[in-house]
Amino acid sequence: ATVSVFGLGYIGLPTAAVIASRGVNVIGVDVSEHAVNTINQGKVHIVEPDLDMLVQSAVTTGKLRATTQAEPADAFIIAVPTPFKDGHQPDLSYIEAAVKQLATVLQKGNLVILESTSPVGATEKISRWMSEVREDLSFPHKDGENADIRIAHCPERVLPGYIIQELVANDRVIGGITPKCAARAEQLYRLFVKADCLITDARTAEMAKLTENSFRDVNIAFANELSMICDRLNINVWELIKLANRHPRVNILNPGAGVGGHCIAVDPWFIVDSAPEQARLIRTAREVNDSKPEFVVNKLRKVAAEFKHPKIACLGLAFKADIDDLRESPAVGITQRIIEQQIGEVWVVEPHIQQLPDCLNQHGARLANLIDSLEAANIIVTLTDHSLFKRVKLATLNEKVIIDARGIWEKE
Ligand code: SAJ
Repeated sequence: ATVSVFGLGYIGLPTAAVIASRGVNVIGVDVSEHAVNTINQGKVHIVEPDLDMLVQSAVTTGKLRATTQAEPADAFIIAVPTPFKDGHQPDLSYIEAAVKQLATVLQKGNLVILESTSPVGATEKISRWMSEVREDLSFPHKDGENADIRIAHCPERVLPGYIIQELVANDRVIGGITPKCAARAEQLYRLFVKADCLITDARTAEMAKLTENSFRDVNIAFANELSMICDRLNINVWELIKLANRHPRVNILNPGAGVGGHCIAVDPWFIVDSAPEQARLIRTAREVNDSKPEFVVNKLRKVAAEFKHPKIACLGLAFKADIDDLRESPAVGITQRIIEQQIGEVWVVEPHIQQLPDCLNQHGARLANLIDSLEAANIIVTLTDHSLFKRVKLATLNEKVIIDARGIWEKE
């Protein structure tokens, strides 16, 4: 059997490599020539633990090959991004392009799986898109169990930094447009998923994924709101949460600099967009989390006003601890505002990158190492809780003003 994976990014490439490692022929398809060439050399264009070894061995054994053109296969997995457009509407253009490309090589009996996080109804939509390209085949949105093609939604739920491990170990929700579609998809996931495959319909599977990330967003918003309330009331939020969490049925998450990444800060909007009148809490949680970066900047501005020459060390740019991913990172937004508003002289510390992103390369801001920055600064702002930062002892930072947005030292 041959499986083709569309989109060779953080989800598609690990999935392709894991399936290839089970002895299945995998054709990876991506629009980026750079990604395709890198993979065909047995190398990776993204950072994720153990991915490099897995891809190298899959390519060396000839089980994994990348290309920019669709080729026939038995099953297709779509793992392309679903960002949102202005006004927080889901942008399905990448999915549509992938689907229309793969439709040209579809054959009777093929399975198509949508893994990209999608608004409710998207899986049926791809069935319709494919039927527009291939009038010679029948599709499940119209012909149900008698269709030539099986289609399912199996949302990915892996955590960046633990992708390879979680691909195998996490339970998997499998939503078919029809029960037979789900059964076919389950066969495929059984190749590598060691946990449970949970069978449902496509719409429920779509909503399940959005619900998981909204659950997390709402809970982080609760923590972030508490941190802003505590700031006003002069209470240490970290101590407060530690105490409250000793209640057997309370489990509050960590406040931070805001919510970043391309999932938790995006997916709740897909629910809001589909049911704007009902999704009140979910919308408010998004707004609370999105307001946190501004709160941190305002706090810093007040503190800096006390100094003749504010020298600010901004610790961390990645959207969360111990990864190199700066996309949609609140830490980048905060640092950018600090630099643009010229609140002080800025040292940026991000041990996982080699040069500053363009948006921060102005007004003399520099990428510096941790020790030098801590020494030079009179104000320290923690924006990402990298392990490296946690190893710094609070006692060594006396006389510095600390805005510990991540609670790195407050927790001590
Ligand atoms: N954050 C906090 N406080 C917390 C926890 C997280 O401020 O207590 C922040 C992080 O710093 C980060 C953001 O939230 O900026 C999101 O980080 P995360 O680690 O919670 O999640 P992601 O975005 O890396 O991955 C999530 C996961 N979803 C859930 O845990 C429900 C992952 O399983 C999904 O596969 C992924 O989204 C996805 O692709 O949808």
